[in-house]
Amino acid sequence: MTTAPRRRRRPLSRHDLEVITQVARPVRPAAAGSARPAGAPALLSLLQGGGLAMALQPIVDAGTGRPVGYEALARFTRLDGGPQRPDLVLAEAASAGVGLDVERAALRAALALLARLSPERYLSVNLSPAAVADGEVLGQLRAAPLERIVLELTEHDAVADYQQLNETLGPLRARGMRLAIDDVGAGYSGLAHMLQLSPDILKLDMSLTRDVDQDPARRALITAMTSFTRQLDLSLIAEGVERAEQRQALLGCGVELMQGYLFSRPEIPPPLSRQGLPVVTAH
Ligand code: G
Ligand code: MN
Repeated sequence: MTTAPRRRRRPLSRHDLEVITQVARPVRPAAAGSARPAGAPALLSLLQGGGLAMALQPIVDAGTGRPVGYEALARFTRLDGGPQRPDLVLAEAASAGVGLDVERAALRAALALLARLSPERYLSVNLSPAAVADGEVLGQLRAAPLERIVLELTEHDAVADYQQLNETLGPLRARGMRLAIDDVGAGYSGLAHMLQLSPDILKLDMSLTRDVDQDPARRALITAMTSFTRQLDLSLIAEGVERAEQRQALLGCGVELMQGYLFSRPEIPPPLSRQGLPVVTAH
């Protein structure tokens, strides 16, 4: 198992200190229709000032061990001692009224990684249902080679209007973009959600795949999902595969595609030099 390369930290500038001071102030949730709260610009400039990096984690054909694609996952470097966990930073950004800005920045950084993958591999990007309705996000997607893109619709918000979402996604899917439902089995990713969106890929949440080797009920459920996805010609990906026993049990349930620490942790690709070669970072 490999670990993500450590990022070299640059010394703090006066600007950094200003940003940190502002972000350190508590961020209050934005009231509906109100302007962004004071912490929002600080959070944004922190992210734009190098605090956001995208890591890649392979999605592997567990039979052959070969990656079929990579999921881009946002990683945040906070200089203010605030939470680093991506879900917490995203929640904080959302309550500060800048969630969309962070999603736009993360998508831009994710799409820039496409050039780093070999052409037969796809790139899977995460977007909330709200971000999918955003003009800038749509512009970014339209400009991308969509036959190599999987859009993972995250579960954190409920979908307000399925018809509208499907109308937005239709032209992108017609150009080859595939739609994945993320975190199936958790949050809002319920059965009705799945039926409304007719996705190409289902990603089983790690709450279902954890301890699958020790739990006949989880195996029965996952075997049923395998049958469901085969009948509909969908792909099924098991997330959170950390142990060989889990992989074995999932293979026994008919799951072929897997993602998790057993295969690789998410890793931030090293930056490229001007010659286009990876720069070796200090460890
Ligand atoms: O919501 P989504 O499924 O996109 O989030 C995936 C998250 O799970 C990422 O933050 C990623 O770092 C993390 N992750 C990836 N593989 C594993 C794993 O095998 N075990 C655990 N616990 N977390 C994982
Ligand atoms: Mn995801």
